[in-house]
Amino acid sequence: MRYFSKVNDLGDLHQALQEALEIKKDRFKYVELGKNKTLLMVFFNSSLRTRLSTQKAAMNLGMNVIVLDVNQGAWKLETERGVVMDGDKSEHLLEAIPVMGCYCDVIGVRSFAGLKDRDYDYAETVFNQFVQYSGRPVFAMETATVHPLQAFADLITIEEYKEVKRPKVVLTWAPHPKALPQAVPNSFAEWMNAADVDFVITHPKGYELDPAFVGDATVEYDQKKALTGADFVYAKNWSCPGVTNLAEYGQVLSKDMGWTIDEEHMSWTNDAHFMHCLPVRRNMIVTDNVIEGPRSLVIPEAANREISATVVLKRILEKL
Ligand code: AN0
Ligand code: CP
Repeated sequence: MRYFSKVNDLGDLHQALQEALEIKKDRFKYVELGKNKTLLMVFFNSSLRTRLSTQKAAMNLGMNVIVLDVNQGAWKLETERGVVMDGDKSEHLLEAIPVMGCYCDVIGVRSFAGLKDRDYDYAETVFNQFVQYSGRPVFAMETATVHPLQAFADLITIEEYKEVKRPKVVLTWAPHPKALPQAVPNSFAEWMNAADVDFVITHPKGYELDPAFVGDATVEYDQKKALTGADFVYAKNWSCPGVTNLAEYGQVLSKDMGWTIDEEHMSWTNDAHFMHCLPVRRNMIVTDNVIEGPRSLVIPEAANREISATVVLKRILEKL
């Protein structure tokens, strides 16, 4: 594997899940694979889990790791071509990327959506520049529209905790004070569609996700109906994807606290497990009682980020 941003990049998903379980049993099994290989993690945005779990994954594989926080200590980077650089940006990404490629063997990129220009974000302009100009394998650590390491960890978690063969998994929008990207729900939807689950998406009108990610999933605007009988409740906020009204792209259309996942919402489910990728705003997205409750999987999900990243890096190293 040379690039990782989509579920299809893994090929056979069942096999990838088996590999994840194998690595979970012995996470140092492939410690020789990354000897004298260097991972560069480039962060344009903040991170706790991705930073730690991906670095740990690289260490499991015997790699060296360099972390670059672009906005803390590096030169400010211009990302658009054709700009007269007379502002505060000292360097262009088009030089910075090949330079970064000189010092490493693999690059991970975190670059969130700007949420201003839908075409720019959905063209994955920054990630694709790394693919085009770094000369290195590149993987997404949450880009403008996808967060595949998260979705892979979420699927591993569902496989581990499911109590029926084909569980009902519900992705529900929940309120948040600030505009957030669609990357997490996009990838979650893409991966659930590829998995053997009964997948339902619920959100207020106007929050329709991009059809490329929704696929054949059921969309139910009545949150109570959607949650009824759920085995897994995956809560997440996202801003307007601009599908039904482009002018609203990236906006907060609703802060309706009736969508917050509390014990009453969970009572409609089939004693569902609660999931969220974290970081989460308590008592906006989910109440204290639900996230602290016995059915909450937020910590096992985060733990599985190490496993998903180890599988992905292993596959990249095998093809170097
Ligand atoms: C980010 C998001 O919603 O995409 C990162 C989640 C992993 N969340 C925030 O910025 C709070
Ligand atoms: N879930 C996740 O990607 O968290 P971070 O933003 O802390 O990396």
